[in-house]
Amino acid sequence: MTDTAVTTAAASPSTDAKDPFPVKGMDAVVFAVGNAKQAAHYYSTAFGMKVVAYSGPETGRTDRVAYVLESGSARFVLKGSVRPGTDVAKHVAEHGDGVTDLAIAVPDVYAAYEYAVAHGATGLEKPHEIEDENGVLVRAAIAAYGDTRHSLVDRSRYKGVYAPGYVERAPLVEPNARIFQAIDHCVGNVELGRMDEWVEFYHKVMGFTNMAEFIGDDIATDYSALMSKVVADGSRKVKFPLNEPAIAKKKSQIDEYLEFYGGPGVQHIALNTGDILATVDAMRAAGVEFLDTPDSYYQDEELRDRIGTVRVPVEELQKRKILVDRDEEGYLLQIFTKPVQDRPTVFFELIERHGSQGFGKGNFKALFEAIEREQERRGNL
Ligand code: TYF
Ligand code: FE
Repeated sequence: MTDTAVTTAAASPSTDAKDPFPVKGMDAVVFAVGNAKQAAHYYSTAFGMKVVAYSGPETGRTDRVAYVLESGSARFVLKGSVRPGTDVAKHVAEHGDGVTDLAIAVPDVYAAYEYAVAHGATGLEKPHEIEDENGVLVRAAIAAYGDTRHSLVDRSRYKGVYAPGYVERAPLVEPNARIFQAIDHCVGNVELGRMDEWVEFYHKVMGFTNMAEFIGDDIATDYSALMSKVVADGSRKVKFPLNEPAIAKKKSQIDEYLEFYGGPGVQHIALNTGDILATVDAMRAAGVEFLDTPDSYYQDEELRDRIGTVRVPVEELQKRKILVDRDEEGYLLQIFTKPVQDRPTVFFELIERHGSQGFGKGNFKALFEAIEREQERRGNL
């Protein structure tokens, strides 16, 4: 890298006495992919994201390229290797296209890193400051499940487009209307029997607490073939559900993921939209495939009673295979893509929330049946 100074400064004091690990939200989801140039095109055209920054050989970074894309507050960084043997190339060779980093924005990287490591996290990058003419960016990183990491990022003193070493870059295609606004939650798959260890990790290392929604033994053996718990920071801005496979009648979708990904990793990223109908229509028109939902789902009297009135006629949801769930706090609309790369691994969820802070518990049965139909088509059930 050129004109980029890396320095390590002394720890500064923590800002919040109540929350042991204050976070501001997700900073970015970082992907390692086989061809970042083409992936940037896909997320631009099919997900309506805008390329805003770039780093690569032209900017003095000779081993890899990185495209930074944004949609509202959501930021994706797509990394591709330009030569053999790089970390990006190795990640892709092992896992296929996948997520390397769920980067978290924190007010104080020094305090966050110190707290995390003191509570059992493996440090991967000590806090350091990266500087250019646009200011100072502070970063650190700790290990998470599998080959996934959590970078801890403070960009409050940085005015540049992403980070030192990156240049502003015009969108690849004429930008479409924004079709999603934020990252709602990021889900990890871990090995059989390891879920509670990882839940404990987020409790200890980040002071996260459990959210009410979970998939326990009962649901697992009946139809889901997985168990799941959700951890979140105190302000509920960062939400990380964790899945593990369960022994059930059929081969778990989590086992399929672990086999094809080559270990634990990020399973799905949920994206908030204010108009899921328009988002699904735009993405479908651009060639994104979604899981199917049988018509019987919408004809079910119990469902109609349970969901009551939502902002659109049920027929509009049915046309698009959008799922709906309601709890004490409100309702949500959601839909899931099929895997977005060659391996049956990472997929996306679109979610439109109206009060409900849940994850679609009422849809688990229909959702897992739809996933299993896909698994069967792949010969992996
Ligand atoms: O994030 C969630 O909990 C929901 C439901 O393999 C879900 O989106 C849970 C597990 C899974 C797929 C979806
Ligand atoms: Fe989800």
